[in-house]
Amino acid sequence: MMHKALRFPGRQRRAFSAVVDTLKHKIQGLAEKKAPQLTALRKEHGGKVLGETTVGQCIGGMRGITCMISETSLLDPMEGIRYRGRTLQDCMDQLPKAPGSKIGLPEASFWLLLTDEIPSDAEVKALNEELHKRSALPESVVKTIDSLPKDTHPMTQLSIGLLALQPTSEFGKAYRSGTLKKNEYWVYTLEDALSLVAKVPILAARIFRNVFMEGKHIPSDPSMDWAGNYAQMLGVSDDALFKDVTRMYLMLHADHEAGNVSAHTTHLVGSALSDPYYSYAAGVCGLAGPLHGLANQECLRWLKNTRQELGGKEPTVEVLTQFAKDTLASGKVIPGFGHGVLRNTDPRYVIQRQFAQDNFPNDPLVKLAEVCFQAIPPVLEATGKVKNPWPNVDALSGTCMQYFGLDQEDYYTVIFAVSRALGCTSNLVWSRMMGLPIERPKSVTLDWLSTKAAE
Ligand code: AMX
Repeated sequence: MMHKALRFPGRQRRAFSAVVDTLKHKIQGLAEKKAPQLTALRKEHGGKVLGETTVGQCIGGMRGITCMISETSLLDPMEGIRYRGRTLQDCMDQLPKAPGSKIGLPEASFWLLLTDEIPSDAEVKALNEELHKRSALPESVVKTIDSLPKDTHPMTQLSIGLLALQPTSEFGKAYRSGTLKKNEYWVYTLEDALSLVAKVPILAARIFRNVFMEGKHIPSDPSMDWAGNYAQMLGVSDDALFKDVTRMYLMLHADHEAGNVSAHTTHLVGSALSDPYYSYAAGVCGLAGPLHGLANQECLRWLKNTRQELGGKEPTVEVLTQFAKDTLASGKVIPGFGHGVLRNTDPRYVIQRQFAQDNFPNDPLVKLAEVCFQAIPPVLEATGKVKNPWPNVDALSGTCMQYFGLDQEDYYTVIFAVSRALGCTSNLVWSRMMGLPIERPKSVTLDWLSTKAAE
């Protein structure tokens, strides 16, 4: 059931600022428009067959089985992701921007994912002010993070930090109070989503400065936008373009529908009514896998190794072809290429490539990545098994960051995770708004499959 005509609880109403009230009313207004659609689908078309599940899909990671709802974005294999129906280029063009910047602000994409509306400049400003108000980390969380061994991977630190924040969950507290009604779940989920999004760059910057900058921290600047402030807290470059590359990174990685590992994990854990901190901490653990988010770290490592082995020689397509073949022969994947759903060059790669070409085309790693773009797809195609030989989002994101001095590749997936918090938490709000139930797909044994296959 889509929850409608919710009267916001009085004590919550007093606590919320005007911008949060605006967000709630926009989300609720959209939900009321969609409610008849959801009711009709459930009541009149619940038995409609969407496709057959094959033995191959059951063994093969459930590829292509349509079995989940994500309102925030939709992925087309050829065109790439759309946030609420807008392509990423539309988002770059239409979303409000920081003064002097050409990049659509990622926090504006958060608004879009939540409400299906492009926010005004004033709305984004108010959202930023609200995020700043919520951004302080509790002392206990600071102590937990600061006590971690510096060789703990930054992604491990991030998931520990998110779990350390879990006791602050408004959803968790309200649920435990025993008075929370089902049609109020989404309001408290929104509350947690906003606080989590507000705190995650502060937490992520603290991890970076602890691990790589001897624990010397840079304070948050409440006059800045969400991503620009994150960039200044990382403190690797004073170049205004570093803020832009961070804004671009965080806007492009925000959401990729709900079937990918991090989004699906967040969605699954949230379906048990675990609060957004538990849910997103679990999603972050999935993002830390080398076949998923960690590919950006692996990709830069691969490029750096290749450059070292080139020993100053100009990279050519012939040499890179051989490097790619050697990687495959050693049993490894070539990071930054291929995708579970996309069957074309990832538009997120295309936008980053344009940014690099416009701003630092002569950077040695940018040049190397360009040669990879020519050399690697034919090598992957020649294997006869790779379904998408084209570059994905991770092929260039690290290259763009290292140009500005952020060359600690072990940190790259944390930046991805800061961004993906926008999409994953927006999805949680909508899952609770739609009243989606706990997930429980069916698993079977090999013997069961063999019997079925023989029928
Ligand atoms: N290098 C080498 N082999 C690759 C490959 C690559 N870049 N991409 C796919 N393959 C291989 C697969 O490992 C698989 O081999 P197998 O049959 O021997 O197991 C075969 O080609 C078929 O795979 P597929 O159907 O084309 O892809 P998939 O859906 O199984 O996997 C992905 C998708 C992304 C995991 C895979 O392309 C890959 O490992 N890429 C490199 C890692 C990477 O860049 N990941 C980031 C993806 C984007 C993201 O989530 N951030």
